[in-house]
Amino acid sequence: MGKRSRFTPDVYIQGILAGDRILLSRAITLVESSLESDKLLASQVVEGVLPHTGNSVRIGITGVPGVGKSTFIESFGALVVDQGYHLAVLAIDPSSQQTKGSILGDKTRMETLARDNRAYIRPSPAGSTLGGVSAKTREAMLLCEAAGFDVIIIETVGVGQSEIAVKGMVDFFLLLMLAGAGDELQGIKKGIVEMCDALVINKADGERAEVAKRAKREYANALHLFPAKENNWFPQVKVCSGLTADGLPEIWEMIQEYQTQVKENGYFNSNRSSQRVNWMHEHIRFLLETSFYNNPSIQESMKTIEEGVRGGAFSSIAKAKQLVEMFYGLNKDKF
Ligand SMILES: Nc1nc2c(ncn2[C@@H]2O[C@H](COP(=O)(O)OP(=O)(O)OP(=O)(O)O)[C@@H](O)[C@H]2O)c(=O)[nH]1
Ligand SMILES: [Mg+2]
Repeated sequence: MGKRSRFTPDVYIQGILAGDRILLSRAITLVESSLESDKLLASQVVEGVLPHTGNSVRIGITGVPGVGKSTFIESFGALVVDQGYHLAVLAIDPSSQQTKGSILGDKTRMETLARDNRAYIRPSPAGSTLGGVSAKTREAMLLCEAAGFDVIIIETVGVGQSEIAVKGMVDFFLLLMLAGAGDELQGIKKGIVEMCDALVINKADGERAEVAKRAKREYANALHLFPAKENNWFPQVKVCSGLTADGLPEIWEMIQEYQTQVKENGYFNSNRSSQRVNWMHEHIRFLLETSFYNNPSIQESMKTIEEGVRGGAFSSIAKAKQLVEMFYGLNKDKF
């Protein structure tokens, strides 16, 4: 990739705004690049399109591996584009360093959608740090919005931290679940309910349809015990089948209803505003952390200090302070 030619920021910006997918893809590649020169260019492109972003509904979809996320998105996506929307799907999997396989898998599973010119599918590569991954996904999302996509789906595998990162960048967060996984009620942990705007029991087809309906009632009863959230929305429980597309129109209606409600009560804007501020703080932490750990002198000292801490000879806290002070000393001229 290193030798590939780069354009001026304006070429990317104009191309994206005109809906040029090749330039959009190349701009996302820039955003994902770790080359310093690309980072500068990427930030100029993102800043350039910023006034044209935000006009979409941002949906996060999570669930354990195999719950049917990709199949769901394929069918749900078809429904959404048939209604005239332009859909972008960003799939992230920060839990795995070698996502090549799963990216290919997802591409095949979303084959129909991938061929549809009203949809755009882009796997987000796994990075070594979550902070880096979420920054890249957020910027990719903004670029997609500038290119005219008005429904954005961000898919992630349900593993703690990445869910929280995705929750922080979407308007609506949907958890796909399976019935009969033996976790009907214990699955309703406070944290999950607080995070999700909808619990959707998937694969409610064939023999599983009845079990799914029963699970829905149990979940719905359990959810009754939770108060409404600050946005005045009660998390909904739905059943569907990504395979047959049963129940998908209701889910899309629910998301649109949610949009209307939170736009009316002001939560939509206040949530996006606080998300923007949080992104900044998150990125400050990410930048500080990476520049600290990538500093050659710090890396050198770290080896001996870690040994001492491991053996119990040094105090963890005192050494942390010493290393950070050393880092500040090394960067005195830069700050
Ligand atoms: N019966 C039934 N099977 C489904 C449904 N959705 C997906 N499957 C099957 O479940 C398996 C996993 O589906 P995926 O869509 O790849 O699941 P995923 O959550 O994207 O999986 P990962 O990307 O690996 O996390 C596949 O064999 C699908 O055919 C459904 O609605 N009903
Ligand atoms: Mg998948």
